[in-house]
Amino acid sequence: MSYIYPYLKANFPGKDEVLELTPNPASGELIKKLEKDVVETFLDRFAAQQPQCRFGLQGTCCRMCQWGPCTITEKSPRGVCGKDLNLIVMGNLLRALVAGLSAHARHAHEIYLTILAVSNGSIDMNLKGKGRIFEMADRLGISVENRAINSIAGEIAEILIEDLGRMTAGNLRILEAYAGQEHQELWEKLEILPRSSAYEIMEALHMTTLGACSDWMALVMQELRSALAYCYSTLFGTSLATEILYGTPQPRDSIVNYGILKEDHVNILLHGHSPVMVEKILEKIHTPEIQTLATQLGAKGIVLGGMCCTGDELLARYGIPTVTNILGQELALGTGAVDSVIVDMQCVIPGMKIVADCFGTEIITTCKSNRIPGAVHVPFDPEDPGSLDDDALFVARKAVEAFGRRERRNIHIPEHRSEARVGWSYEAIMETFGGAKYIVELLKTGTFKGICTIVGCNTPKVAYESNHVTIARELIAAGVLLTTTGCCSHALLNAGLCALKAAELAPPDTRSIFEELGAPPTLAVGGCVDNARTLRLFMALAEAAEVPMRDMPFMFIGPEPGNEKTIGQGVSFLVHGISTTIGFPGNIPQASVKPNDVADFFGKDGLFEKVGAKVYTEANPKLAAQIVNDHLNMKRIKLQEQGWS
Ligand code: BF8
Repeated sequence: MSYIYPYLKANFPGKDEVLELTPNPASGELIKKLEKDVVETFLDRFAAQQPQCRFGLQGTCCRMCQWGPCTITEKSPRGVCGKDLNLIVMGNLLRALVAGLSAHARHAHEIYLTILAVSNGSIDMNLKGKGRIFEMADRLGISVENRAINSIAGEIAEILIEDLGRMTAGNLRILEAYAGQEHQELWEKLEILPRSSAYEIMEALHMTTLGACSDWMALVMQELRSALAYCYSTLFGTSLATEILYGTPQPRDSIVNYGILKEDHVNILLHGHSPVMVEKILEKIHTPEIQTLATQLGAKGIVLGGMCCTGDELLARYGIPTVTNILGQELALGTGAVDSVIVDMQCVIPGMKIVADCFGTEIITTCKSNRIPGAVHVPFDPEDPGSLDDDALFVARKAVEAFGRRERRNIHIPEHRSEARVGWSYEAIMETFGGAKYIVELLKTGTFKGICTIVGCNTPKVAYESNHVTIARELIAAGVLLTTTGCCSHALLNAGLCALKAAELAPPDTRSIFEELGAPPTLAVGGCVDNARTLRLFMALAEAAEVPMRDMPFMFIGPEPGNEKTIGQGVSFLVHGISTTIGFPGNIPQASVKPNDVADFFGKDGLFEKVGAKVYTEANPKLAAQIVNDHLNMKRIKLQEQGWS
């Protein structure tokens, strides 16, 4: 059964359709099990919400003051204050983007403050990313002569913190250090260079309050400005700073999917986004004290599994197996085999605790702003890290002790496991693929038809993971090299598309390159902040090809947008001239609604004239893949006309 939304030109799937189309058989098994166990999941709540509000779905509801809520209809084309459709739609999009920016900024803040704490000695650890420290110091103009490594890292962290919160005139130092000259000049001309993350969040919220800004185009420009803050102050900054702390991932093999859980082991899932506390907990889990505790309780060992972006980070860095993504978190607990989940920040849905309570799973929260009623709460504070070792040991012990209380009557672990070669940092890609010049050669000869990044969340508005996997399969078959992050990466990992043998799906000449180099056709580069790695790759390739990025055969694909954080991902690539294909209409009316300047601006020529990129929207994954292929071909034809062959 589908829920039909003609005005969106889209249908939302019911549970039966999800069961038919979802590509991971393990998900199907667990959906059925939870239904049999009469345990509610997102699918039941999604059904109960149907039909969803037409105004909310189209972004045409304004709730920014107490005069409303106001909705746009033929009878009422303006809100009470006089706002029209453009102002309401664009205001909602801007608020959503900066909400996502605030989430990434909070994550960045924790990472930067942790480096400061290591630098001033309040956290005792060795910084593993020495190469990254020297590279960043060089780009940021920091002197390294006769200085201890911790002191240089501390100065880098101070600059990143200033970029997060600068309130007086000045540009982002991290943007100046990493963005190409061509783009910096364009953004200066467009007057969209940001001051800091906090400043742009403040400005965006200010501009959208009652009576503050009546020019929708000014809101568009603030969207682009905020996206640049998002891209550099929080994506680049966090990804690079995390490497300062824990090192740069290198390719390694792993096994993923629900089948990594073991009935006779303690099963602990690691969930969220910031790896700081969890790194310390891992250290404790590997101590003889905790390993012995597990055996004393009758377990044969301890299995660790990752979820969401913390899972992506640990997979990339250590090969710790991942299990699932945001919409799989309830399913994972539905196995009945998970003893505890250690969560830090973001994308931890309240529904997970409902399932946890049904199966006796212990939830442990480690971020002071991400609380769950009934969970054990052991917050990490980089400004007061005195008890970090004791806290991490306490969490490790609690997580293992839950095994002794596990309800053993109703366990089902799907057997499905998939191989994966992971750890594709920017440097790892360059090394494995022989450097930027060689990758450009592969693009020129058509061995790679293009490079796309396929990323982002899940949404219950499409059959779970089916858009991610269908689009990726189609593109691999067309000879496109893929990078992936976030929840999409879990879908592709579990579908086996990050395994070396997935090269078999590619055309013969592309396949032999993957086999020769020892790389899969889908490169899992990390968590959502690591989209910066793909952007760095795109920048380096455009530079090596001596072609503006907007003309390169690249694309950003977000097949199942969900979280507000994902809007900034797409706009980050757009401002660099990389067009995006999104798999489900965002909260923006279809272009057929007239007048609809915002949809026209993003989907037709307005944005393209400014930055050289536009947004395509297609809910059908096969058609979306066709749009991507056409886009790449168009770019290739244009380059060939200019002598690229
Ligand atoms: O930052 S892809 S649902 S897990 S927001 Fe969240 Fe979306 Fe998943 Fe990681 Ni990214």
